[in-house]
Amino acid sequence: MTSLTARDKDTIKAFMAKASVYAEEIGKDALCRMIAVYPQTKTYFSHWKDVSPTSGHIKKHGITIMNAVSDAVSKLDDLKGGLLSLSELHAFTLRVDPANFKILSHNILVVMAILFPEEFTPEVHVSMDKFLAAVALSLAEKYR
Ligand code: HNI
Repeated sequence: MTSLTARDKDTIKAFMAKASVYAEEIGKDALCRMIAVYPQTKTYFSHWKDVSPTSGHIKKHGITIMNAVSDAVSKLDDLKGGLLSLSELHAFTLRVDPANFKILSHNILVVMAILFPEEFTPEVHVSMDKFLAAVALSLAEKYR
């Protein structure tokens, strides 16, 4: 995987500073879109009766996920180390197939493009794509 350049890191920090204010909306929309477009991901949330956009679980979990993504911005120089315990949780406790990390990353990217049509330039797109791919790879670290 291509590593993040100093320029990517600046772009990610600047864009996430704006986007993280909308953590609730991004998280909720990305989770709903993931479940709708990739219904195989729904199995992990079968303990929630309601996975509709108005579900309290979706709202709360969307915030949780986006807070973790924002937190990863402060760990850009060591994402693997910084996300190790979260990787362990998903690998050993939650047993999430790591292929799903890429799926959620893709959905987060789509939602960001929709919510920030002005700010989501091709330059931001490429840096955010690299960042979310690096987060997904770091979350998959403990599966090997
Ligand atoms: Ni994920 C819980 C972060 C992708 C299924 N997940 C969490 C928590 C964080 C988190 C933070 C809460 C941890 C805790 O309680 O200590 N998850 C992330 C991040 C990504 C991600 C940053 C990728 C960008 N998780 C996924 C994917 C799936 C997933 C792709 C399944 C399709 N995660 C879960 C489940 C839980 C979870 C299930 C527990 C939810 C609950 O509260 O019951």
